Amino acid sequence: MKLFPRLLAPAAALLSLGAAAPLGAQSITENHFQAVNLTIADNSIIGASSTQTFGPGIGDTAVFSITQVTVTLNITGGFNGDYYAYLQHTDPSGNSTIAILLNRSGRTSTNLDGYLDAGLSNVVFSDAAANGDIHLYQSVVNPSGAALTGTWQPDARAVNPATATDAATRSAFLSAFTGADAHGAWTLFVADFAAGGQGIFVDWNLTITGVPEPGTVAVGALLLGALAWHQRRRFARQGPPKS
Ligand SMILES: [Ca+2]
Repeated sequence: MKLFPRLLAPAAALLSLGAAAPLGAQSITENHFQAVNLTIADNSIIGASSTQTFGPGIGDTAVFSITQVTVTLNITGGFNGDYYAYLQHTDPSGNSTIAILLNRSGRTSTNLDGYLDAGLSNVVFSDAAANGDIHLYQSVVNPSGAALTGTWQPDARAVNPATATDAATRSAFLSAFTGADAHGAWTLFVADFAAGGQGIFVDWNLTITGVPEPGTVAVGALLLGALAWHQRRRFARQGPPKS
């Protein structure tokens, strides 16, 4: 049976050429890092923001349908109970979606200042985080004034950060991006909503998992189809390969 190897070898070569754009609906994960280093103005709605825009072309996203988004965020200094942060995606059609990452961590009816820890060190936001809600992180770990670390669920309370407490309903999770085309503009906005203390929005990383663009799948299928047609033509002229 030499027929299959002879058919499959060129097919495998085609597949390896197209390794960056796998055939079929295989999931891919991309990391998009952005250095920022902007001061988050104390007690100001102006805040600090960073936008990554993905258009068609090299270096942009290949994710056509998102299955999961996570974010890694670094903030130095300030007070964590002052911070409000969201991730916004505006797709190529102009539709905007928001996930609320931070909304005055630790702020409750009996602690209106929130937590006084200073910043986030490589904190990962993931809806699936076992640590739970970042709003109440001190019920799990206490950084004792230092930066928070670890993987946490986003705050998800889409309420006014001037008055937000743990009592608000959580609704704005990262799952809001599920099913979206990853192209368009991704903005991470951070603001400080209480006087005293000031921090720096250092950097962020956007991790997108999803299914590649159908265009890359269609091209791969077209190449394999052309290969099969070529082999059938050869067999028609020469007969199948002798074993
Ligand atoms: Ca402040």
